[in-house]
Amino acid sequence: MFRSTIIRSARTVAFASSGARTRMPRSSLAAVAAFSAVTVSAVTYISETSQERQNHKIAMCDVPKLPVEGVPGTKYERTFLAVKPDGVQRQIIGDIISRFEKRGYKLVGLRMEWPTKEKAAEHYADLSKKPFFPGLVNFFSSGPIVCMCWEGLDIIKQGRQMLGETQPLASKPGSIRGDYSIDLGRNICHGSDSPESAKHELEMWFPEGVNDYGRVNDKWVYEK
Ligand code: RTP
Ligand code: MG
Repeated sequence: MFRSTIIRSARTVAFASSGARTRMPRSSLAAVAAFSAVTVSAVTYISETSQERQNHKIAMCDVPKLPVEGVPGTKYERTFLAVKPDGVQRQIIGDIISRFEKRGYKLVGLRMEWPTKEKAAEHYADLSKKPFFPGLVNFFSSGPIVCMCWEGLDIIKQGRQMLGETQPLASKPGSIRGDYSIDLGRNICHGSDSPESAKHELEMWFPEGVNDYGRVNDKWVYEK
């Protein structure tokens, strides 16, 4: 379509510079000339830009590197969210990701992993004295989980609110647990509960680090 516009404008220029020019009003000629000039500069700009991109001269979304936990208290705060084995089996990974994306949060880390029992136990180490701990570890290591790092203002608290209450029966409709779960031991998703646990969990599940990248629509998500 872009190509046909260029061809059309080239034909218009040819027409304008032929004998037919005498029949065209001056204002039309000026408009044609201006349009052609814009078209030519646009073509030049686009071809230069794509050439530079091809040469990797422009990193389109480069930003300074942050620690894995981001910067708590700012729009660079980060949390660890996971789709647990039941959420994966019930095929709601896409919906969970979509809710956070639609709200405006930014996904900076994503990986599927089947946790070993040891890693599941380490993840829930703070609950190791609880009677339900063995069952929790068995469940959490029973299949792959989706590990995610999400970034944005107040993401730790807002993430927990979007997940819902630990007990699905107490979770409001509209929350993930309120929409998709009934049973305490099958509550679909995990979220860090504090900046300290976010740092600990992100270091544990993303030892390779996450992706620091700028996002083109940030100014449409945040006023400042
Ligand atoms: P999560 O860590 O998975 O995001 O859940 P949470 O913070 O809402 O709740 P937490 O107290 O950390 O408990 C971890 C998971 O253990 C199961 N649980 N069972 N039987 C019980 O009394 C009991 N209490 C907790 C839940 O599956 C909970 O998500
Ligand atoms: Mg917890």
